Formats: sequence, structure tokens, C-alpha cells
Amino acid sequence: MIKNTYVLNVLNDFKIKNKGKDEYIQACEEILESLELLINKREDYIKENILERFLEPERYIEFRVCWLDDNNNVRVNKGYRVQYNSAIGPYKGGLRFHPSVNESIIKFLGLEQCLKNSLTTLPMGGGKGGSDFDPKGKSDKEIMRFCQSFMNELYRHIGPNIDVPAGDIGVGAKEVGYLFGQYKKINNEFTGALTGKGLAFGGSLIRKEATGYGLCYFTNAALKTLKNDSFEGKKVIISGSGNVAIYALEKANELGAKVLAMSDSNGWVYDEDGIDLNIIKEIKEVNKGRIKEYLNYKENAIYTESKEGNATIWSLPCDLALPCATQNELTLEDAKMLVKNGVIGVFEGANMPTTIDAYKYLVDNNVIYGPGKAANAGGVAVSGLEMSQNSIRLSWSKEEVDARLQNIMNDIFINICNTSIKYGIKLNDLLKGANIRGFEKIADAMIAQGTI
Ligand code: NDP
Ligand code: 2IT
Repeated sequence: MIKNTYVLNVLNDFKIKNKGKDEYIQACEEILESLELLINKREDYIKENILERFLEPERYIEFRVCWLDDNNNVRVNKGYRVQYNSAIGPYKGGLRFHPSVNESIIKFLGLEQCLKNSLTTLPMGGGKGGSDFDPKGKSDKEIMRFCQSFMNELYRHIGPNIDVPAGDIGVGAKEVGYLFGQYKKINNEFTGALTGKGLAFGGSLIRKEATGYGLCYFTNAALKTLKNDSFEGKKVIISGSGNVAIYALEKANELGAKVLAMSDSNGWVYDEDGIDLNIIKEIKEVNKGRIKEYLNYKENAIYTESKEGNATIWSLPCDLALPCATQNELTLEDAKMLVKNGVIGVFEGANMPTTIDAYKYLVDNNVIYGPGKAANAGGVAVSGLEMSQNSIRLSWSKEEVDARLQNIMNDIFINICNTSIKYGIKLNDLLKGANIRGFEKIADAMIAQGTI
């Protein structure tokens, strides 16, 4: 519960202004609960009204996207970009294409992105965008036409020194390729205005793997420092089976863990031998299929369909839980099951996958909690490295990018720990330190740049 009257007033005003935008309010509340510790020590922040200034996005754009489907029907979707904060660098953050996308989702993601990008130690401000366009079941040509139409508006708002989008749910290398092609066509210039590009046209090695790998590097750093332990021999559950989940699986395997289950939005598959990476890649990356198809390759695996109100993937016993699908996918009930089954750590590959009450239950029960804004920062960090390589017109080797990614993830963890120690925060709760550390840098930069 927040006690500081300034923080409380800002939260109450935010709730009134953003009524009905539930995810956005949730992100704000979770951030302000942590920042109270900082505000109590920094009178100057109150004089500067820094919380209200930080919470209001610098710019929010909503636009129409019209495109022709394969039957020549005219289709209409909404496009979004929030340019949240540019105090420490150009706006930076992914694009999400999913039918659930709305203003609340885009703004919560944009707000989280500001703190995440600050934590990476690289000079990137925060932004996010996307559309309620559903890529599922669309042909390649439909996806291409949609991306081109989306860029016909977005191009006027972005650029390598202004705002640099990338991928997120439903947006991978293919979509980024189409978006980049259209941006280049309209502007007649070859610049790094997007990241996650193909390797032949300015993309970085390891960007595809970066979020999942980074999640495992962060988890390993936390296990080593806080428990003198590692991934070796751990039983792991990963939700999702998209970009983040697949490369978390790959790295967890490499580090000696056994991943017992993975999911998609229809259900989850359990394999007591450990989920087979090649099978998952074939189903998801090659065939764009459903996780259920795993049973076609491994007869002894077990598939469970997700049903409203029933048990979730988190009911399976594990040492480490890595939610890598979407927001609010790990609830209080799930947290109780995980604790009952002896989980050591929950480390988030997705953005805000854990509800606030679930997070509190986990940390109260001494589970190490690694929030997405820290644990999944490897993706945007390598996007930052892609921007650096584009600027100097050079490409670094796989080893060089991977080494930088490991250093960044270790630094994020150490910086959060140092902040937690300074503010007397329990070390298994990595959320509060992440919020304070990420915010302080942005707030100081905003104040130094004047009231604008
Ligand atoms: P993908 O589109 O590659 O994969 C998303 C996965 O999550 C799929 O398995 C999908 O299942 C599942 N999923 C999505 N929505 C839901 C839902 N409502 N309920 C259940 N399952 C769902 O996306 P990413 O792997 O890129 O992103 C996953 C998460 O990681 C997101 O929270 C994203 O914001 C975050 N993230 C991504 C980064 C990146 O670099 N890509 C960087 C940092 C964070 P299905 O196929 O059935 O829809
Ligand atoms: O949530 C995220 O950090 C991303 N989707 C990656 C953003 C990026 O700019 O690479």
C-alpha cells in the first residue's frame, strides 16, 4: 500500500484519467509502489512533479490501416504508436500484431519499455506500437500488404534518430523485412529505422535469439549470486512457444536444464524426456503449426487443452518458471501452485506476465522474482547493438554480440542488486530495484533537460 501522499495522488489521478485501461493502470500501480521508496528520499522529484511528467507519454498516435485481402476485400485495422519518453535516447520498442491490441496494451508496454531500455545501460528512450491485425491464418501476401499499408502512415513518425521500432508478438523477421522495405521505398534511404532486420540488410547476429538467451543469462546470474546455484539439472517450465520461448528453451538446454513443458494459446505439452528443441522449431518456425502437433513426433508426450477456469501450465511441478507468452498469464492461483510445488524462481520472458497479487505472493514466499523489464531486456539490448552496428556500418561476429549481451544481462542484475541493497529491499524481489534503477536515470535526464 502506498502511503506517500504525492505518489498516492499521482496514482489516483492516473486511474481517473485512464479509466478502463486495466493493463495500463496495473503497470502504473506496480511501478509507483516501487518508486515510493525513491520519492521518499528525493524531495526534488516532488518539486519537479517528475512522476506525472514521466507517466504522460510524449506522443500517442492512432491511425487507420486499410489493406486488400486475397479475395480483394477491403479490410480495416487500427494502427498504434506511443512515443513514451525520449529523455535518454530515441524512442525504441517493438510492434505487436495481435487481435487483443488496444490503447491500454500499447501504453502499458510503452511505459514498461522506458524502464527496460534504461536498465540496458544503452541510450534508448521508450516506445511501443502495433495493430489489432491478426497474422494467424493470413497468407504471406496479405501480411506483406498489411505491413506496407501500416508503414504508409508510420514512416512519418519514425527514423534512426527519432523512433526505432522492432518485433514483438506476431512481428518477427518476415514482418520487419516488409516494414523495412516499405520504409526504404518511401524515404529513398537505407537507414537503421527498424531493428530485427534480416542479416543481409543490416540485421544483427543473435537478435533473433537475444530475448530468450538474455533471459537465461539473467536467470543464471541471479541463481549464482543469490543461491550459489545454476540452471544445471533444473526442471523448467516455459509458457509460449514463440520467439522468446524457443530461444529460452535452446539456452536453458545448453546450460544443463530440462524443460518439461511449453504451450501456445490452445494448450500445453508435457514431455518427461525434456521438450525437444528441433521438434518445436519444426512445428513453430517452419510449419507455423500448433503445439498439439508435438504428439505427432513424440507419442509419450502429454497434451492438455487450455480451458477457462481449469489448471494451467503452472500446475506442473518445476524449479524454475519462465513465462514467455503474454501479460497476466500467471495469476495468484498459479503462484500458489508453483510455491506449493517448490519453485525457486520465476523469471519473465514476457512483458508483465505475472499479476500484482501473484508477484507479491511469490516474493513473500521467498521465490526469486525476475521482472520482464529486467529479465527480457536482452532483446532490446541487442536491438541497441544493431543500431550501433548500423551507425558505424559494420557487423559484429556472433561471439562479439553474444559476449556483449551476457555482459549487459549481468550488469542489469548487479545494478538492480546494488539498488536493492541501497533501499533495503529483499534481494529475491528484483522488481522494486529494477523500477527504481530504471526510473532514476530517466528522471535525472528529464530534469537536466528542463521543463519541456
Ligand atoms: P511470438 O508471437 O513469437 O510468440 C508468442 C507466444 O505466446 C505464442 O506461443 C503464442 O501462442 C503465445 N501467446 C500469445 N498471446 C497469448 C495469449 N493471449 N494467451 C496464451 N498464449 C499466448 O511473440 P514473442 O515470443 O516475441 O513474445 C512473447 C512475449 O515476450 C510477449 O509478452 C512480448 O511482449 C515479450 N517480449 C518479446 C521480445 C522480442 O524480442 N520478441 C522482447 C521482450 C519481450 P499462439 O501462437 O497460440 O498465439
Ligand atoms: O518488449 C520488448 O522489449 C521487445 N519487443 C523488443 C523491442 C526492441 O526494440 O527490440
